Amino acid sequence: MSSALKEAVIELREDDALRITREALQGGADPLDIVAACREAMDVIGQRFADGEAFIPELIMAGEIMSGITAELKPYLKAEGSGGKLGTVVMCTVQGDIHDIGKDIVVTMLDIAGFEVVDLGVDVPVAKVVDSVRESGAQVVGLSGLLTVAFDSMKATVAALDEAGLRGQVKVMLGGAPVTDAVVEYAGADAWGKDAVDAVELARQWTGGAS
Ligand code: B12
Repeated sequence: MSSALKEAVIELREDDALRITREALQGGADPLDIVAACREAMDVIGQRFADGEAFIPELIMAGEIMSGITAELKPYLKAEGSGGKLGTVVMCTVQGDIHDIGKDIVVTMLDIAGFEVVDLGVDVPVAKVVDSVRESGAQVVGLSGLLTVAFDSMKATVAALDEAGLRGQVKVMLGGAPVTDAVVEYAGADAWGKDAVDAVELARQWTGGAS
């Protein structure tokens, strides 16, 4: 399944990609394996774009296919029934960045794991994150970014939380394809996660939620 799906996404064959996804899910495939296959495909398309072999319309099409696949996955992601909210997570894609496919997958996974998630959307000004943490009393902030320029917004967001006296109250996790340990250090965050499963695991550790 995963290589056929990956190929269909890379070749921007939307109908085939959605059909393979549906058939795989009906056959009992793990939705997270489907996300992983799609992400590999997105890396290939992203590389083609970087090499001048693909252009904005291809990126847009790839994004639409990925959004369609994500919508198919949602009913198959099982709620874990924690019997009450484990804590509150404020999530966003940082200022200057509008990529939201990965962020939305993380939001969905945190939600079904039993967290209250405040999703601020994309291109979010630092002041909005600060206000949201203050209002919601969140214990965790998740910052997503796919552009290298997002690193500065991540750093500015952590600094603003600090200036507002909220840094002691929240743990900050980062994510998005280009994020590494070095970015965590640069931004003054606490950790980063490679996927939505990592995001849930970090949030659980920090809120004392059972694993
Ligand atoms: C689709 C896409 C788009 C779509 C986005 C549609 C949408 N609704 O999001 C559109 C067409 C809008 C787009 C626009 C642009 N894009 Co673009 N895009 C991509 C592409 C191909 C795929 C991204 C994606 O959806 N991946 C799939 C998801 C599932 O993966 P993910 O986001 O990494 O998320 C997973 C994990 O990272 C993690 N995660 C994500 N967030 C978080 C948060 C936390 C807290 C945690 C713990 C985990 C976590 O969990 C997710 C699930 O597993 C990437 C290539 C790539 N390799 O990523 C380029 C890419 C990111 N884009 C790029 C560029 C340059 C742009 C543009 C600037 C192009 C332009 N000239 O206009 C604009 C940016 C506009 C802006 N201001 O943001 C570059 C960035 C290069 C750089 N170094 O900065 C890339 C890398 C392509 C490339 N190789 O050149 N893009």
